[in-house]
Amino acid sequence: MLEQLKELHTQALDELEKIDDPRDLELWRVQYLGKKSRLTQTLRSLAALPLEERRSVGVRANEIKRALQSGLTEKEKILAEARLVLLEREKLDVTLPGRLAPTGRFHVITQALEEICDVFRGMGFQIVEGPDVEWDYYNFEALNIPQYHPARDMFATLWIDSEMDKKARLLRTHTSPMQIRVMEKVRPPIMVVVPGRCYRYEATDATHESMFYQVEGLAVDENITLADLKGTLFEFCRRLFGEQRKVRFRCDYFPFVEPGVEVAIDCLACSRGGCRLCGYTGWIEILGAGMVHPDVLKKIDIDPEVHCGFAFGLGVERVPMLRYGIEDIRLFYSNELRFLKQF
Ligand code: FA5
Repeated sequence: MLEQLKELHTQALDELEKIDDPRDLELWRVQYLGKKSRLTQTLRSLAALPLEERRSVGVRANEIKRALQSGLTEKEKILAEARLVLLEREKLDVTLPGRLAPTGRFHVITQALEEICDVFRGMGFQIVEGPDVEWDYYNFEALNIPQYHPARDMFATLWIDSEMDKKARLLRTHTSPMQIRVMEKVRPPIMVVVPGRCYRYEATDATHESMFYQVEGLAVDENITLADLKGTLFEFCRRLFGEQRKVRFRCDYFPFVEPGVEVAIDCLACSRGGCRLCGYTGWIEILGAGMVHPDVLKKIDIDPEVHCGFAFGLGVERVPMLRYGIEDIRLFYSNELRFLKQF
């Protein structure tokens, strides 16, 4: 019996030595000091032993029990200290600044479109949109530009079907076809602006892209005059570019308006001294406009004796170019993040 107790003692201490986890220590306690452990059983069955053996086994078993208990206490202390060290190491500094997640942003042209539409919304215009792929009829014919009309040369067109085809499709060269689409559907009074992409088959340069944005405006009612057009556009320019910028308003020709005008803003880059951005003229043209031609109104059964209106088509890219002094329109669409992240 004493021999067995000795073996138990050595085995228990060996195992205790290797333990480094509180859960294993608990298992160890149950196995060697628990109610069903061999040691407890031995102590319980002492009475059944012969007297001499009972004494020596009893003394030895109790010694072993005390030794194991103190080993257990010691180990508990070691493990608790180790846990504290670990916690210390894992400590979080909640005062450290967090890592910023990269955030997306709207493209500078989307921002400009939003801002432009907001200004017109504030003046009572409604926002509508139309298709990029357009019929010859809406892009030209209904706007007083029949086939073989020389004004078609003003709009270098990307054709989808043959240009000879009367029902040809094309990529709209301007947002003006939406004037017709709106007037077909709605009777005056009309006040709409139409943001959208336009396409032209022309060489690009500092102020011309083959894909660009326009915002079309159309107001049709009784007694609308050129003064209303001028007031609207001057107010728009004042809100977008500030009081101090110069606005030039002068005659131009578009077959679908009479009279036609062009609006330009003084060049921010050179203060009208002349530079590459403004083509050495000191001015940057931002929009074409005019009073809706009576023939256009007649085509959609609006009586020009009763109703009249104004229309304009604004080049959107030119707005941020003028504001920030951006010298090349092609920067907007070259996916150069260092450029785009500035806005
Ligand atoms: C037109 O497109 C007419 N539809 C405007 C209009 C509407 C006149 C209603 C009368 C009544 P224009 O081709 O000039 O006109 O273009 C208008 C504006 O779009 C220009 O002032 C310019 O700011 C911009 N624009 C024209 N072509 C380009 C291009 N290739 N790249 C960038 N912007 C352009």
